[in-house]
Amino acid sequence: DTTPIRRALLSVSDKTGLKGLGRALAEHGVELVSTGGTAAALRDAGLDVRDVSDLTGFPEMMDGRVKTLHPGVHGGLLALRDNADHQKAMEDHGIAPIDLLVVNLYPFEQTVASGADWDECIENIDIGGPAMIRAASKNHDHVAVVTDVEDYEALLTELRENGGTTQAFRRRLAANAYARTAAYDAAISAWMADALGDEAPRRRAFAGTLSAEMRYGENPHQKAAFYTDGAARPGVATARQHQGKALSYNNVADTDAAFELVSEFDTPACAIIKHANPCGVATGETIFEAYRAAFDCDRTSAFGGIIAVNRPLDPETAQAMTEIFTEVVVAPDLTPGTAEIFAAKKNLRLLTTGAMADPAAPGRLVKPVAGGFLVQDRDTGRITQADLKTVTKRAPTEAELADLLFAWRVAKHVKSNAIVYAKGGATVGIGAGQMSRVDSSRIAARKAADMAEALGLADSPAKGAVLASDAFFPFADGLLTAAEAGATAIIQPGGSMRDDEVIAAADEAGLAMVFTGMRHFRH
Ligand code: 93A
Repeated sequence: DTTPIRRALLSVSDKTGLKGLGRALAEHGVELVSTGGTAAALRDAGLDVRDVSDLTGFPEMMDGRVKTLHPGVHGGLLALRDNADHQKAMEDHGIAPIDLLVVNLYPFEQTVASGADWDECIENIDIGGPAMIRAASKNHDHVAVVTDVEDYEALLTELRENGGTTQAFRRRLAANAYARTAAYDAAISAWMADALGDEAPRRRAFAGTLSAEMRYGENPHQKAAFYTDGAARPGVATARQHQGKALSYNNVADTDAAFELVSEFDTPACAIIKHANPCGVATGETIFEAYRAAFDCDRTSAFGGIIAVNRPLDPETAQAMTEIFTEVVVAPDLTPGTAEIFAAKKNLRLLTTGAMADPAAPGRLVKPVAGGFLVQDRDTGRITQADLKTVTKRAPTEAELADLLFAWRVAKHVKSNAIVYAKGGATVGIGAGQMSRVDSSRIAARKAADMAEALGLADSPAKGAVLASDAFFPFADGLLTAAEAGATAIIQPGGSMRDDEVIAAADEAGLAMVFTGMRHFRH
């Protein structure tokens, strides 16, 4: 069921590939019709083009707001070619059939991203383009509609091989075209809701653009793909991959977790992630120092991990990283000679993001549930020394304070219930994802003991360490585990009914404890 193309209407804001497409269509004997700027570009390539005003009998008017909104265009797109009434209407009103529509829309998303003001964003809402796309897509039995520059080549291949477009091809184009107009309107409505400060509009639309199809999802029997939402945030979606196989579904999720975590720190920092949780995080004078300390926290779990750093990666650190099997390394940049070191490890995926992410940048997190999805702001909560309230008789020392703030920042990126032991700007035991806080406390203390054994230390590094808890201790037991393990200071939100009991237990054990007044659940 091949449909020839006799007349094409081209109206594109992004003129990439336009001249080549126009030339190829002209060679196939297709009559070209275009709106102002598109027609000018095609004429510039020496092509014959009819102005759309020829079809409408109206000039483009109102600053271009009305160019194609006319039965002369929409009749030509919507008329059923095999319907006598429709044919007669075309004849009666002098409407010419349009067999191919090539449209890409006013760059609304880019205009918003550029920080443009309200009026400029409004002016970049395309009306005629989506109207034509939706019309042509509805009539895909007769009309082909191309909305992506990436599809020009496939269209020309169809023409070359079949002398027209096949129905299967037109259907695929139509489905893609409706996804484009849906994404476009989603972007407009999200921008407006944001601009108006409406956190919970009655309806909310989300849409993405395919970035990569994956071999599988979280498990091999699940299909998966990666979509980008157009927000140009430095991170896994916009990173450049230097080597290694394509990122898997789990790689993307863990790389994101690793990169977001190190973005929290101003000093050189390194995080190693396994199954969405850090198994080692450290800061240091250098990235090399930070990596070694992060690795030492849990050498066993670090195997096959995902490593992020927040400074350009150097050859010495790269060399150390390649000593064990690592899935992904992500850094803002590489210093000269670093890429060459990784090249020896062909399977390692190496990514650079060009910049660090801003941990304070607003954003939305979406979580699917059966029958719907939950939406919340990114957790941009950030505690500084000034926010802390000392609740014990003893106040933390300067060194404890620094570690408390470090541990707290790490705990924000650990799945709840999160318990993090830290010493000297490095984690020494992490308890993650347990259903009871006391279990997380026990696990974190045991991990610290494991670390002592792995490194041949005389004492558990939990001794003299500080502890962060992502939410309050409901009972004293979790805190007592910490005291037993040798921790000297605690940071936690506070706010439990039994805070008094917990504070008394801390005083009893000689611990210093500070409350943040903010919790960091992460599920
Ligand atoms: O302002 S509009 O919504 N009014 C229209 O009638 C209309 N028709 C096509 N914008 C309209 N377009 C858009 O113009 C197309 O979607 C395309 O993005 C752009 C191409 O304009 P030009 O050919 O002048 O560069």
